[in-house]
Amino acid sequence: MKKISYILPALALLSPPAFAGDMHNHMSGTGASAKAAAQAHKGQGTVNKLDAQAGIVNLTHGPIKSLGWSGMTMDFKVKDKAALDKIKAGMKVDFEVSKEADGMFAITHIGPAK
Ligand SMILES: [Cu+2]
Repeated sequence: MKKISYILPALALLSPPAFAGDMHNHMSGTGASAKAAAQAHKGQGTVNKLDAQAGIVNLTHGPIKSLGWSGMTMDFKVKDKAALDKIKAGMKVDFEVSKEADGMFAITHIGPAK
């Protein structure tokens, strides 16, 4: 059963080096990352906190099927900081993410859930 651990180094090679810290393993294991480039993916979540100056929002998001992501809590960079004027902590939101040139996912649209 120990041989299972040999799978992990192979998956690690697929992740960009910048993807670290409390960011998660959304990049690996699904095979969806190549297809995800420059494509918007819709999600829903709840805002935990936001930093309008830094353009960062912490969301607990549900599964995003088009990316093979499961639900989790994480920080997202928001491309248009002005979009954060419309949301606040505790609010349910609809959002879209797309993969940026640096390999990170950023929110391209976010607003109160309909
Ligand atoms: Cu996530």
